[in-house]
Amino acid sequence: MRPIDFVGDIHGHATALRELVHQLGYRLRSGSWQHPDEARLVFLGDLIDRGPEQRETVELVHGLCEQGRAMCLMGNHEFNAVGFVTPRTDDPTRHVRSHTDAHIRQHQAFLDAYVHHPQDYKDTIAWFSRLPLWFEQQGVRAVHACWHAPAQALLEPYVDAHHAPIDQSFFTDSAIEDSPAWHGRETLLNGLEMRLPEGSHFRDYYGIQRRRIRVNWWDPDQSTYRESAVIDASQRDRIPNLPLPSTAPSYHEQLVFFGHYWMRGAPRIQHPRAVCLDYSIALPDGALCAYRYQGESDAQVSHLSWVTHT
Ligand SMILES: [Mn+2]
Repeated sequence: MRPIDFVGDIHGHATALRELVHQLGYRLRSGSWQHPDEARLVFLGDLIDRGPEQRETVELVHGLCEQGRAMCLMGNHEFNAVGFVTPRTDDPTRHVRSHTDAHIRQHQAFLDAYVHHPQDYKDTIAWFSRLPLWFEQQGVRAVHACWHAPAQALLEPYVDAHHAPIDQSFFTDSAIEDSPAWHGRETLLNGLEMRLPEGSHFRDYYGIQRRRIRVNWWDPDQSTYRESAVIDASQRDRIPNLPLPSTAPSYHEQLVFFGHYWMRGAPRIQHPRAVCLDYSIALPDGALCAYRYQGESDAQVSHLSWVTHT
């Protein structure tokens, strides 16, 4: 089979991306991307925001995609970029991604990168709006944050055979909090949440009372809410140490790659069937990580590769 290289979150670090793509054996020869084993790439989303080279990152990934050498999944940041310029259907004076100070701050570097390139900006938003939400081929899967069949089922009415949005309704319907599309999109692009048992809650870092936690759906060996919570180690004690219900997600299916979770330290295989490839390249000591899939059913540590800031 043709190998598939899955690549984690890039967040505007085109220099690291160029180095990684080169390390993986891809070469641009007379305008055309080549690989000696005819390998192809699957990007796990979050190309943009935070980093210094956002337009360069989009250009490189888009170029690889246009030549049939790559495909790119939608991350929550690509969703937000489209949502930032998409009016809500329930209140057209507002946008799918609201223009709060915090949201503008998070997105300003992307807007600045295109300020003198209005046509590129239009083309990029149009490309983002058509990125698939998940990938499943040749016995392997990928998604930005969480593989979850019930969430995919909620989004089936909005996507084509490649799991890409058919039209704007994916963006406008999933802007309506608590709608089926909102639940589906939140789970796939931002991660799975679970409600704590009735009567139970915790106070987060800011003192806000919460009844839901984000769970590490990819680890099948957890037994309590506290173990399962995706939360900074210093905050874990805040989560009730109560047993998870039998309905809690426990991923035992075919190999899946995902990004989104800002893993720290040296890239590793957390679980042989569910591998996070986001190693926080947006941080000074982070890495941009890839995995070369060659048909194996369990992930092998020797298939990981990565680059760091030099
Ligand atoms: Mn993300």
